[in-house]
Amino acid sequence: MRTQVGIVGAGPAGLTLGRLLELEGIESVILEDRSREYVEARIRAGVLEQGVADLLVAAGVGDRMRREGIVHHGIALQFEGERHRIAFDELTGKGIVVYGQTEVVKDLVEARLASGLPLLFEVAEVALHDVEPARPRIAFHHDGRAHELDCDLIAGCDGFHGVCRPSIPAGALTEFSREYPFGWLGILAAVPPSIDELVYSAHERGFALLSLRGPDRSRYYIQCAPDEDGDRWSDEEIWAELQERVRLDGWTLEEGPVLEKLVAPMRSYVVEPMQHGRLFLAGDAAHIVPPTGAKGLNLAIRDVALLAQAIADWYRSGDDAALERYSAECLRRVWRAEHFSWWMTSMLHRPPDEDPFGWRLRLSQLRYVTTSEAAARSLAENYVGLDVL
Ligand code: RFL
Ligand code: PHB
Repeated sequence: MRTQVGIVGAGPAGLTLGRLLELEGIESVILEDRSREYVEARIRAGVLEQGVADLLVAAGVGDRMRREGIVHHGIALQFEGERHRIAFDELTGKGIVVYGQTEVVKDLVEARLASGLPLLFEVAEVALHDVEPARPRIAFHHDGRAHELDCDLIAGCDGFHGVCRPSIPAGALTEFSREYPFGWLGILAAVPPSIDELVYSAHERGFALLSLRGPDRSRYYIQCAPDEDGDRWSDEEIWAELQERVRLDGWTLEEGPVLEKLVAPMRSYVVEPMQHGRLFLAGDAAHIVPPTGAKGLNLAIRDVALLAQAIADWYRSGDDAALERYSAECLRRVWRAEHFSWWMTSMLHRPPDEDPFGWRLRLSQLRYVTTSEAAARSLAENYVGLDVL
């Protein structure tokens, strides 16, 4: 088999890249080790920057998002029993779209299959060969047979635990990372959200986040231990902890059946550069952010927008410089998102060893971003996404 671009991974990064290349008239094959059902059911992110939503519309995969996505013009920060709104529209002229990553993935898979382009699910034993010379290959098993895919370029869109990044020789990459001494316990509940906009709450018992997935689906999270066993928490205990951490006079958090429960680790990670020979890393394969800034999915899609452009320029010009700009351009945005996500995380979470001094510093920072217009605008422009960096 042969193609122009071999794409490993059918998450948001790989599927969006396939779509953008299709629009440029460039061939690709997408290889995914999970089943279509699994990929379409994996519940993760929910917030799209306006620029990313616009990009999906321009790529012709945004119709359902435009109908079903919920546009928000701000978020709230809660602390000391008060809720303070950060008005994105007034501060930046932009908003965000609440639309599940699952839905983004479903729309992209549907568009890919409608175009009749190759997207192979349940491939096994994916291995990369000869990424440094000009003829990279991907070996894999599918339907019980061994295959080889010859490519001009390979896009490693296979997430943090994929095979592409580890196939680069040790020494060619530099890794930067930070682990946090906490994680998130999240639920999806069959109850109309009790909030109109997302609420990020800093409480002495730990952080809590109120989000949503639609008119009758609430998505709520509480800070927990990094190695928390989610099964140790009954639904009643989760609701009780949420109630404590988001309590507000004159407002009620409505409870309902818990449909799903998950524990998410918190990690910051970047690898530099995002290219090795003819292999390009994009999305979680190259970087991870803690979810507090709602940046992971957005970064993944912004990476592949740059990558698709670089690949199209390269095919047109034959000049390797077009490809070589990709990593440095991406990393500028990646590091901005890394800083913002670390900053939001540090401001809102309670470290296990926090002393009264640390708690008062965090409260002062929260008071500052909710009272100073300059500070609020800084948070807002990072949250909605900076278009030029
Ligand atoms: P993905 O989604 O992990 O997709 C990678 C795909 O590659 C496949 N794969 C392989 N395929 C073939 N061969 C192999 N050897 C393979 N190994 C792996 C996998 O099966 C998978 O299908 O990476 P991608 O595309 O880079 O997308 C990144 C996003 O998924 C991620 O950044 C976000 O979900 C992060 N995130 C959030 N991001 C936001 O922008 N806004 C949010 O509100 C937000 N909330 C979140 C989040 C992540 C969370 N979790 C669970 C970590 C909330 C949570 C709880
Ligand atoms: C979500 O809805 O899952 C969500 C929203 C905002 C975040 C993280 C996750 O910062």
